[in-house]
Amino acid sequence: MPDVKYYYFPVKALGESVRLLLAYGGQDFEDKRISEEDWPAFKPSTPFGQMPVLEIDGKAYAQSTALSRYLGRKYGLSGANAEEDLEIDQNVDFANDVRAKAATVEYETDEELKAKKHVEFTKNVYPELLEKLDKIIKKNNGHIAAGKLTWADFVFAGMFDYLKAMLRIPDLEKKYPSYQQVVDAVYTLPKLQVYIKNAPKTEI
Ligand SMILES: N[C@@H](CCC(=O)N[C@@H](CS)C(=O)NCC(=O)O)C(=O)O
Repeated sequence: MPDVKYYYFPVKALGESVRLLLAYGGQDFEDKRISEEDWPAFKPSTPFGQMPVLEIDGKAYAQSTALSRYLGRKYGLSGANAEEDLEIDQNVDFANDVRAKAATVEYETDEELKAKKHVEFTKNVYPELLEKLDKIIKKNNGHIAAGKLTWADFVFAGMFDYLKAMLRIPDLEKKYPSYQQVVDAVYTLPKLQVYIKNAPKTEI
């Protein structure tokens, strides 16, 4: 078994899917949760100055989607062919676009503009995107793509609390029960129960 270390902030957000996938694959790993305080010293040693970073036998790799795709492939959670893989990538990118759009509002530093943008996006941007995602999941039997459990579900489930925080919709799963279906499809997997029980509980 390779020696694996995984570095991310002490939150789920963009980093949790890799922790979940490593647990799913039965891969032992050092779950290195780097504090904001320790981050500046560590940052220059990372491939792109950001986390997450996955270190396999001493070699560091980055980019959360690439890491999840790699682990999905390794653990049998990819598509059955190139077209299914394309659909998985497409829908993961879309879910990430929704999250990134909301993040542009939440990370806006001008408080007046932030408030204005939040109202505007809540009224005119989020509903259409969230409906679209709901339709995709329904069409895929409660999954993000390919009509079955894939690494895309791990990406969505891992970032779900973060997505809700960015959208400022704490009861998002009540409005869209299909979203909860994806989260449950991952979080009830028997292979994940030891990790879930022992992982620190975080808000996002
Ligand atoms: N495209 C990258 C984005 C990674 C990213 O935005 N990382 C943030 C945390 S979620 C980070 O490292 N922020 C600290 C910094 O940029 O100094 C990925 O998906 O891995």
